[in-house]
Amino acid sequence: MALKLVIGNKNYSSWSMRAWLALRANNIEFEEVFIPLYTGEADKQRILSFTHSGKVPALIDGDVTIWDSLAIIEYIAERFPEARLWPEDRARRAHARSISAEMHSGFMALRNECGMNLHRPIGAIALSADARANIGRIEQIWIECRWRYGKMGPFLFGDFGGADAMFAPVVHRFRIYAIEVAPDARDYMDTMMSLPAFQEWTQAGLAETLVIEKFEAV
Ligand SMILES: N[C@@H](CCC(=O)N[C@@H](CS)C(=O)NCC(=O)O)C(=O)O
Repeated sequence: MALKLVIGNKNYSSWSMRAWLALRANNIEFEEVFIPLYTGEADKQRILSFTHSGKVPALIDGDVTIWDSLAIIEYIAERFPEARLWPEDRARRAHARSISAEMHSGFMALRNECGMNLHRPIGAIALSADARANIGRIEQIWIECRWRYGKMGPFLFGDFGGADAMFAPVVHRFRIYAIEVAPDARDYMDTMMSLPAFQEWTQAGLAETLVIEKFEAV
């Protein structure tokens, strides 16, 4: 039975993007179930019919349901070991999981102030000190990975993996809000933006016409 991935609007749903990329970048077949976000009770009930969390993404694999983007990436890594979503080396794997968890549980100021909205005209906004500190820390994470593992390939740990899927929406946030970063971090952004799966998601998001007013404020 084909995997089903329940996702929200590609224009806005950064969490959906992570899980979708982890599958698509590895050519893992799945059926996409699109449910528009914040449209009202009917669509909320549709999400709830897949996952009691009421949030996307959710991955359905037969009678197994996995909700939450990081849990989905972990599940894909176990289910499709050939995708090598985490580094083989234990220390590198621990590093990849640490930065993925740090991404998942942090950077609130950046997330709040620079929502992913692919339609938004590119341009800088005034950011809080907390958001600027978040940006500095993300740059540090990327640059450290590039320095340590750059010889193995252009992504954080060589080939595209789970940590890259976790940080992919940040690449859009930095791009959309014209956030300037150091050259090594910029190289990483360029690598991500040239990934065919990243481009496919982006084109599909740009083709969407649905607008979520509350995400259009900045
Ligand atoms: N921790 C969750 C967060 C998921 C989440 O907040 N999803 C948002 C969309 S990006 C959502 O489903 N919102 C719909 C709602 O709250 O009704 C994850 O990583 O998957």
